[in-house]
Amino acid sequence: MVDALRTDGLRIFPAHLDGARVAELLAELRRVMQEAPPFRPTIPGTGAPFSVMMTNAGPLGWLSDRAGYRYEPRHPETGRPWPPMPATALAVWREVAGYAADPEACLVNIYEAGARMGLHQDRDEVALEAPVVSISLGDTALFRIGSPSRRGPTRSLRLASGDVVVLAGPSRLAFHGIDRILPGTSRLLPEGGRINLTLRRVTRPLPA
Ligand code: MD3
Ligand code: FE
Repeated sequence: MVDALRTDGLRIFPAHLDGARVAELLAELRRVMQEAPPFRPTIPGTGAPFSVMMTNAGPLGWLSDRAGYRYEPRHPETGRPWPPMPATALAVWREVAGYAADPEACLVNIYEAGARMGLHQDRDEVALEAPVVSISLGDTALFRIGSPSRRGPTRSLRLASGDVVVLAGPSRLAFHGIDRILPGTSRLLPEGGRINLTLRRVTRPLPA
């Protein structure tokens, strides 16, 4: 494992997952996507579609529709509970999060060529003191991250397949987004594109 590069609580673990673990995680995700088909969220109020498709695993899943952003225990279309969190994703959290409790949500973002995610903050979690852990699979993304102020300066990082990022401390409330996906940069997904997992603690763990 390469030493994490760190600034302001942002820790990057380049190629934290080797080829075998990437393949194992992808197989686990294929099962998640069969049980919980990817859906296209819509922007609260306007109802405009996201360019990213989503699904979730774990006890809680994040979704967005006309009514707003929130965590729910069930898939919005099937009404079934989200499938269990992939074992490899849970193992990664335990390796890098530095947080005593396990995550409750694994949000799966699916980017086809041309999909992007505008600058935003993640603050729908009650446990804002818990880090967020991101795992990238497939084509490389141009990731942009700034500060907790929308107007602050931003910088760009490339996230490649197998990279893991931990967002803790001040970076936890930083504005961030995906500017674009670089097509043809990975052969992992036959269909091309990128899958990103974000692992999140949503509720405050009970004191030990
Ligand atoms: C910085 N996902 O799901 S992962 C998201 O690649 C999201 O799909 C992007 O932003 C993606 O909300 C970026 C890296 C990431 C995840 C969560 C963060 C960066 C973050 C939370 C706070 C600050
Ligand atoms: Fe985010």
